Amino acid sequence: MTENPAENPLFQSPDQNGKVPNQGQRALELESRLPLTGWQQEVSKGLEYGLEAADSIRDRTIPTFSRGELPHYAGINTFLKAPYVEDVRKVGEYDVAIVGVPHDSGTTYRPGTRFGPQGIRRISALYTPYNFELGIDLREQITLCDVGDIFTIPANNEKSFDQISKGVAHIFSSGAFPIILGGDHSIGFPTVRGICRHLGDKKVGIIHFDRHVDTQETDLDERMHTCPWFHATNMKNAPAKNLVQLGIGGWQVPRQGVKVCRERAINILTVTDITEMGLDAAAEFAIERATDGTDCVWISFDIDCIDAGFVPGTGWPEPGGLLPREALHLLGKILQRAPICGLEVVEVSPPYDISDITSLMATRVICDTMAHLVLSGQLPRKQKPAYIHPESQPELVAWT
Ligand SMILES: [Mn+2]
Repeated sequence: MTENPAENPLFQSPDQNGKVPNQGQRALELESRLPLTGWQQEVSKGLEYGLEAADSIRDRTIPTFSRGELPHYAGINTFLKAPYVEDVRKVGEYDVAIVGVPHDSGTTYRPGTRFGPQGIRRISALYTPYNFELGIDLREQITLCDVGDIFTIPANNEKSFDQISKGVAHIFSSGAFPIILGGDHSIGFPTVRGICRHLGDKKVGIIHFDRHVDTQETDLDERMHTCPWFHATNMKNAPAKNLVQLGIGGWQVPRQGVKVCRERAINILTVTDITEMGLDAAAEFAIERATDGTDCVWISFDIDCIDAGFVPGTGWPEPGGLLPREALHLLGKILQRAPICGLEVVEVSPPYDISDITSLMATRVICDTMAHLVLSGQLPRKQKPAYIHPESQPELVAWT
């Protein structure tokens, strides 16, 4: 974490006259401090690989073939046009690795999240690597790659879970910060299991944004997207007392899951709790519970924690959720203060989406996460975090 608050652009310090600048003014100043090195390297590479432009083009940074950020409507759709790492053995050379988990066989109503990674990558082309008010330019401050997708097995959740755990364990143990593009929420169990394989005797807390508890043992006789936390919190590395659920409520919460939450004393805040106690207090609550006795925190962000009006492209939309700006503020506050070991964004279903708005929300959550991790000094990593054990543990939870 950053010790000196003045280093953190979110800290508003007074000027010589004792006046605290507003965020807009501060942002103008922050931009001037950012380097342009990454951008210049991208331009040089573009001209080398993509050839110099036709003679009539006055801007000589433009190549003939699009080879970088610009134009936003062109190019090959990796996340944020990050380099595609075909050889996954090289993933540890990057600060952050994006991986898609196109799995929707755990869905109990509207399917389509197998297209989530594609949808998120496609609309991420709309974004620049720079954020105005945070004063962050990801291209200048971290190295990002996209390792493509896990090979999931659509007719079999359990085989897919094994593939997902193996893939996530590989990325996590490499030292690259894993960001998972779901996929339905059934992947929450195998992703955390993948992390736990490399925790040794260390522990992970889980902060779970959702309208639904997802804590029942089975649904429709299988481990579906309503079940990840029952199984994840059976692992000794992921205690139930460190599971925090934010935004739960409405008419889609199964009573069997509620019973499990009660039995395991899981920490739940409804949308009303969050808005009445205030976003900062809710973030404090989440951090306190998730970090109590643990070594790192996994963020599981179900896009349906946001009000259904903003995220139509999801499996079980539920009105009355968080506003986007509330969810982003809450997330940002948590990321500023907790040691984060990875992020998954799940339940984006492009076939039900309108104008890519749900995929865009997922993109926003991911980009904000990377920015806050830079601001809090968690990225880039100077060395592998101590909670990553070099040796993989055997299968942690048998399915009986
Ligand atoms: Mn949900």
